[in-house]
Amino acid sequence: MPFAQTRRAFLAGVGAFALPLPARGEEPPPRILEAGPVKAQLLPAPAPATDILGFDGVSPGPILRYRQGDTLFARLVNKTEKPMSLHWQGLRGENGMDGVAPLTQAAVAPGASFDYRRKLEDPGLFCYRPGVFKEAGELLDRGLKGLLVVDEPKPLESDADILVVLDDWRLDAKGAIEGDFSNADEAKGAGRLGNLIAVNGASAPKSFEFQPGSRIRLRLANLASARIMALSFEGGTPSVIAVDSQPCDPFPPVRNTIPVTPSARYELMFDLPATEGAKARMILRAADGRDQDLLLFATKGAPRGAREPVRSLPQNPALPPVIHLEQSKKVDLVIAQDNGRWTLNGRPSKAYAGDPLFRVKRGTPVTLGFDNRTGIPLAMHVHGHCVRLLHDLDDGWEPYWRNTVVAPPGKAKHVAFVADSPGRWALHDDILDHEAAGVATWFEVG
Ligand SMILES: [Cu+2]
Repeated sequence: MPFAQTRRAFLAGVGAFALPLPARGEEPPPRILEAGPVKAQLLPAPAPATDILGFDGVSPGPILRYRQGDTLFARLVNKTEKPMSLHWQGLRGENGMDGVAPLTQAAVAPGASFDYRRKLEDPGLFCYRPGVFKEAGELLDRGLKGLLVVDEPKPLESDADILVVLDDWRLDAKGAIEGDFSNADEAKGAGRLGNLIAVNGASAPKSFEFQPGSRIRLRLANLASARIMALSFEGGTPSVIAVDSQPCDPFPPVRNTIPVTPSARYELMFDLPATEGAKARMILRAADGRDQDLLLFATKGAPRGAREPVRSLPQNPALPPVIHLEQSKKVDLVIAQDNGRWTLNGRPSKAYAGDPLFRVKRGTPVTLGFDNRTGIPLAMHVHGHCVRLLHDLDDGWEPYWRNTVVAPPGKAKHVAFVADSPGRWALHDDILDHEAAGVATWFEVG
């Protein structure tokens, strides 16, 4: 039961799986991550199983779980028929390990392997997924994705810790993945949306039962390739405690709803009602009004005692307390369409083969504007760094860090960050059909 476990079960599990320490000076062997064909029961039985791709025989792939300060040493073994790489979404820095092919590494050919070594300096919820330009969307849609959890030294108190991978599959009537990838019309629109929402690899919803008044830590990741998910909470009290791997002061989301872009992660404490027989749920809001339940909670048994207010995870001291906007390098990216082709700053995009959008010296503050001149929401991802979303009208910013921000149709959004990690960093739309069609560029920190 890897996804939902009580604190006690989790602690017992740590003991049960403790590995012998390697001899001094000897590097432990890599964690092998084999990407290849898998069969999965996505639709409820007796519908047939679906041929998909997974890591180590499962999709979502195994949860990679470490402690803060550990080193992740993983060997991607590519047993698929496509070139591969692994992007580790949310991990800062270490350009050569960012997994964006061909920008930061060569693609890993079918049959080949590649070693990733990442020092895990920040605790939080991360994910891993293919990062090969033009191929990543199909590989992700066929099932290659997984969570990386870096535990904080002192976990916040909760009654349960639930990891949730949300996914969006496009299946035909027989339960097979529809092979209509790289559709030019979809790349001009919202991207390749699916027709089956899955929670941890099985069709939604997923049901849980807890004592009244339980506090549930929910760690959510949207690992779909295109669908921006508006997730609403009903019946309980949600408090957001981390966004895109970085802790924030706990806050109740506006209208009890969070907008989760592809590859974004949110952590919440969800307090269930204090009475027995009550219900609470997490819902996917659909634009057409056909909302869908994703998580269902029922309370049963003796109520738990009253809870203290949700505490804050320690803020990350590695992130800059101030960003000097007045001294920042200001860069604008106008994203438009010309006869159905994406353009960046008025020109057809050369993606990672073109010149960088900008170059800065290490340590430079940067203000970056995403000016969306299209009718389609974009999910713009700045690689290697954590960014602040600036307010539209003043110098303030939202009180949490982001990897990806939504640029709504016809609007400009600005982010600020300190470019403190050297290398060639991708800057692209995390709706991967958009990336493949050219909503992709890069910047260089020297
Ligand atoms: Cu990205």
